[in-house]
Amino acid sequence: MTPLAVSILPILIPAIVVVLVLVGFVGVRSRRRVRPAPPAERVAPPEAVAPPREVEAPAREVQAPPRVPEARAPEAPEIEAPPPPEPPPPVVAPRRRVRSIGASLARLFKGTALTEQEWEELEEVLLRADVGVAATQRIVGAMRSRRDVADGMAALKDELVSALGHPDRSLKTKPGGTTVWLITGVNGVGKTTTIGKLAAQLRDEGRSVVLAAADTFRAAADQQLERWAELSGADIVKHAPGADPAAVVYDGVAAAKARARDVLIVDTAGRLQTKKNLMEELGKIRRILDRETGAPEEVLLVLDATTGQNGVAQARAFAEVAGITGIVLTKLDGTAKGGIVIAVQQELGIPVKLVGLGEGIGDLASFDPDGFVDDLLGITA
Ligand SMILES: Nc1nc2c(ncn2[C@@H]2O[C@H](COP(=O)(O)OP(=O)(O)O)[C@@H](O)[C@H]2O)c(=O)[nH]1
Ligand SMILES: [Mg+2]
Repeated sequence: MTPLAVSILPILIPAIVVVLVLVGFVGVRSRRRVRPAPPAERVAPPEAVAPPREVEAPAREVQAPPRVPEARAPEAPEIEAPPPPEPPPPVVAPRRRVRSIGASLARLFKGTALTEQEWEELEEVLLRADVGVAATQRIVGAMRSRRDVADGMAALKDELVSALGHPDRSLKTKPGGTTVWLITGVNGVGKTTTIGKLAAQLRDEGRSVVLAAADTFRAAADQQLERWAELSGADIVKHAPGADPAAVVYDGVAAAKARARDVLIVDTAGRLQTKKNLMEELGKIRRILDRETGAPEEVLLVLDATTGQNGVAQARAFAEVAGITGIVLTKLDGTAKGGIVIAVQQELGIPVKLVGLGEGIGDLASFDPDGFVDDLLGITA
């Protein structure tokens, strides 16, 4: 050992002791600081956080289960349920205003018996009134075989009423479920207008209605139906123009069922350019309805009475495609010749159930053969 080392030893040893004591002190302090950590873990352990998680978990399951979108329509339907601000006025029964052939007939039925020429004239009057060739020949034949035609007008009324027959003209409903009425016909015959009138009548009877705007072909067709929905206090289900009509029908059925509505009325586009298109579109709609609700209670064909005998051809095409259960004959108030009612019913055997007698909400009436023939013949009670 050098004399220098010997001289600093007395200072070095206490210094080393002091450093060792300090290190020992810091070590104890730091261990003390670490020790509180376990309690901290205990304060906020996973168990402590778990309860809120357990509460949230079932709520998430209820709010977003995969079952809900499946149960509902695949695409959220654009459903508008206009709350009627005030009840619209009840539908007023329409006046019967079919054009009469009474004046022409009164001239013929003056005498006791008709001459051969007068029988021919009678045929002409009926043909001009759109009764159609087959029905006219049948009716005039029956009149001629009658011995007593003293009251020619009464005899003709008899024949016309019996030509119309006595089919069930009531509109069918589904007891305890949503009734479905499918409305078909070519463009412009009055389908949408008739639907509006029907919805108003149902409302007056205390029945709730959903309208399905499945005429997605014609621009603004849905807006027209929407106006009728507002007027009649019905709900409406519609998609964007150009959408698949079958999808609208699907959503219409879903909405009517979900809201427990009494009647679903389906509006359709009226293209008859090619029968193939019509068949495909109506076929698809029928399949959706058949699958979702069973066969529609009514498949109504709307015919414009002013189109005359062409209406019979239309009726044939639609009956073949859609299985028509009844006919609505519109525009009988205008230039229509009422005989088309007889022609349609005789040729097709499909009952005329309703007649449109104007553009107003109240201008739709159940078809009453007796009153109709009175109007046609100009017979006043
Ligand atoms: N005079 C009269 N016009 C009617 C009748 N029904 C519908 N219309 C009119 O016929 C036009 C076409 O009707 P719309 O309902 O749009 O026919 P759609 O294309 O078959 O839906 C509209 O101007 C209606 O106001 C009716 O019974 N009498
Ligand atoms: Mg329409």
